[in-house]
Amino acid sequence: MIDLRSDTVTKPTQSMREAGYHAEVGDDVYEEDPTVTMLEKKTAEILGKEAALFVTSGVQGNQIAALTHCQPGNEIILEENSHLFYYEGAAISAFAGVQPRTIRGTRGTMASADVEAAIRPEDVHLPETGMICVENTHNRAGGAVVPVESMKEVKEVADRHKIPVHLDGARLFNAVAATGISAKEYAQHVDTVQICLSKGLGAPVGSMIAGSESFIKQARKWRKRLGGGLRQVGVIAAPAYIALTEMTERLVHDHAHAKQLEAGILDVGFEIAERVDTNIVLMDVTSTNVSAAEMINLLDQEGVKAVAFGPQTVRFVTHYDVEEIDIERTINILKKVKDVV
Ligand code: TLP
Repeated sequence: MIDLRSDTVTKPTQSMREAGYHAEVGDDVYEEDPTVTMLEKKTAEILGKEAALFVTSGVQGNQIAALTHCQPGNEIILEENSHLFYYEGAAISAFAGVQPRTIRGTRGTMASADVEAAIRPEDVHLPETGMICVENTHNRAGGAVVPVESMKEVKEVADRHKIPVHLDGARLFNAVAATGISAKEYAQHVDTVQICLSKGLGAPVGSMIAGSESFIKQARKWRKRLGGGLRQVGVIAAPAYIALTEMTERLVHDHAHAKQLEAGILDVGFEIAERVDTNIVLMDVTSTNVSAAEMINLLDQEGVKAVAFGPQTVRFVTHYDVEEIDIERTINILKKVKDVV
């Protein structure tokens, strides 16, 4: 089976498993786990922030950011297809008590003028804007890279209005690999960042959030309130450290595989929904006689797993458990399926 559902499906490498086995541990609620502390320090250094915090997942990291930045009754500005809005079960409303204000972006990028227009003026009738969220790379825009210049513009707007900017950088290192722009440079245009170590970087578990010392102090409290204060968690921080320090440079291979798949899809005669920038390929099945769900079943029967990203959109994600030969096989399977749809 070739599993292209997500870059979350990777299994930890041998060195990750060994690092977990040998990790020095302590009680992290007392901040006594040296492996977690090492991971948090390294993350802060790489992202150019004062401090960082190990969290269990990307969703938990994003939610802690919303809880820390906002007050109940606030509004968050975010792109209408962002993960925080689309895929987190309305957690920002359920937990932080905030409402979303969505903006339609272009390939995931919000125009700074649209962001500025959405910021609420002071008025007794209106909510206050508590946070602006940027997602890079943008998942539902097909892994599109949000240009660093656009992040800079949004941050300038946010600073004028004294509103914090949070980056959902679940796949920030894919943007880094695609552009050569460092994670620190992207992160300098936001107040807080969430990065996932369990996506393309291959850790079994874990995300990081980073920001100022005072933000992380409050975030630590929110993590505890959410039941995310873990104990001898060095056993998973150790593989996460390997993900952060040894797995980012290889992402270019995933991007090459995604490009190979994009070319194959077009060659077979299917359509692409978004130009491929990184490791996500969105295939548009509108011109066929099947829906995305039916296409996924057909592919599954032939040994390829993908997910539906809409009624007519199929998503494939490349990752380190996928080789060139798997992409070639996938293209051959698509060729076979093309004959029946
Ligand atoms: N994305 C998953 C699914 O939830 C859709 C995937 O397979 O792509 N931000 C972004 C941009 C994400 O893509 C994801 C996961 C998250 C946050 C949440 O991360 P986890 O799954 O660790 O909570």
